[in-house]
Amino acid sequence: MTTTEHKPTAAGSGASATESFRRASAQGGAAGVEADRISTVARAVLEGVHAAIRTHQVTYPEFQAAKKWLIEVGEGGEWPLFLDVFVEHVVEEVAARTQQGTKGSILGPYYLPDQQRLPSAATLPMRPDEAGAPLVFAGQVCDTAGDPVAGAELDLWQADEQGYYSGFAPDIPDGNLRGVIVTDDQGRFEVTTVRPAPYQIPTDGPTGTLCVAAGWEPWRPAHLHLLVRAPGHRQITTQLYFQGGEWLDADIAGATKPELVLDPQQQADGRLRAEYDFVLEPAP
Ligand code: MBD
Ligand code: FE
Repeated sequence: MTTTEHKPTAAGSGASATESFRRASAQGGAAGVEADRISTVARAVLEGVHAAIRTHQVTYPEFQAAKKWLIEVGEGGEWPLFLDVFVEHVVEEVAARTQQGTKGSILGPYYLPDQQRLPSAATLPMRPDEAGAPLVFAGQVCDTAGDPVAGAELDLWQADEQGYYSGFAPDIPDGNLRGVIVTDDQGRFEVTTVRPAPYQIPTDGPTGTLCVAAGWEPWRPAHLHLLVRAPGHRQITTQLYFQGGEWLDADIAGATKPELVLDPQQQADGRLRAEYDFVLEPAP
């Protein structure tokens, strides 16, 4: 397969992620925020910045360097990437306080809606020569009473064996390694895919530049992204990681949880198989 001659650029994936976010928020993903909340939270954020400046005696050259960097984040379309990597995990932590069932994790910048619907036993759309270890991912969706949820949707997306996402990198077909799997009458699913690679924050954009300048490793462990939904149930946004995988204990996005780690085993046919069961709580 083709490799490095069409590496995605930070600006390219940033532009796509910004466009995708705008489309999602236009469809109601971003609610109006009340004036008193804006005042309370914006003031607290600013006070946090002021405190950092005082504590660390920030100088004029440092302030100007920060301003230059912030301008670049916007111009590079990297606000979705930056905010999802460094901020979203805390928003998820707050949301999780009222959540039962399967643990959640962050959505991240690379979800795309309206992917191909697939039966309960299916192969994710992939290239004929898709690289990576074949992986069978199987399990069951149940409710908090333990009853199977037939017709539940697993909206699954993942990076390829080079760590790139379709829709955010050139040369990957639209819809590659994305799909909506519908559970059978037992709430079961079995999807064939390939094991994703860890994700590296592009080092040619401002988010990656910050990581390099600060000496932070710009990596996320390999993961599958999932939305799990069914009528009458609260949707779960989560990610599943791989036991023993690189960066599992050093996720730059702080989005791993011990309950969200798969432990794939080699099957007789040589493929990896990982099982995971989801629990959906009733809609609030
Ligand atoms: C990813 O693949 C991701 O899942 C998140 C949360 C942020 C950046 C890239
Ligand atoms: Fe991801």
